[in-house]
Amino acid sequence: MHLLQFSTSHYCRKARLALGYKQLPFTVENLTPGLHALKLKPLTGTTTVPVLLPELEGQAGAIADSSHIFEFLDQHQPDPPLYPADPVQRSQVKQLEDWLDESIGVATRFVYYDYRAGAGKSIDPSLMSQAMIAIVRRQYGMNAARVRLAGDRLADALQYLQQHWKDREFLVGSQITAADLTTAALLSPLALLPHYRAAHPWLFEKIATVHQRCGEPLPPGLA
Ligand SMILES: N[C@@H](CCC(=O)N[C@@H](CS)C(=O)NCC(=O)O)C(=O)O
Repeated sequence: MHLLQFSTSHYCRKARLALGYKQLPFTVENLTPGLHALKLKPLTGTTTVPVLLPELEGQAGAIADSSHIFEFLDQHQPDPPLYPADPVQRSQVKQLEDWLDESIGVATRFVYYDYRAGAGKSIDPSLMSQAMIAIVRRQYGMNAARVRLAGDRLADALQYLQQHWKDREFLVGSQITAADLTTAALLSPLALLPHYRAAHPWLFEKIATVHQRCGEPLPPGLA
């Protein structure tokens, strides 16, 4: 299997965690932001990474969107499952994944890039890096008000996770699911932000544990 990705994307990290959890061998190809659409549009009709090319006989050519990739992986290799067989647990996992993908992953992106352009500029002050961050901020329409809203949304999410994950091994049921992998991937950029590290040390321990379970190198800030 072959994964088209941005090396820094937390949604691509999510896909790598699932491939690693299932111990499926894969190769990655890092696309250049800006030029990526030229390659992706003809393959998937959209421009987002991750995109999985299963490169298997009789399988769809290209799968876009991390949750579609998860569904494909569960069909391709059911064990260990990403989604529980129990219908109630399954729908809990699906709802959590959708909330994390559509709301929390986006909020993380806003807060993270705001930090990298401001207080965290010293992480990489190079012109190249700061230009890339400026392009991302413009692309997603980031401004002070939207960053504040994203921070509030993250605070609510962290409260939920504190109640449902901090003192439990798994978010749903008795084994790792797509919900744990998605949370670990989509909140991982916060590991570089001192405020989150200091306020939620348990979260970063859990993120590290999930990465270790999946054989995925730890994200920046935890490595
Ligand atoms: N819902 C998508 C979101 C993926 C996403 O937002 N990817 C970003 C990188 S983190 C991207 O490809 N942005 C480039 C673009 O939109 O053209 C998924 O789960 O795969």
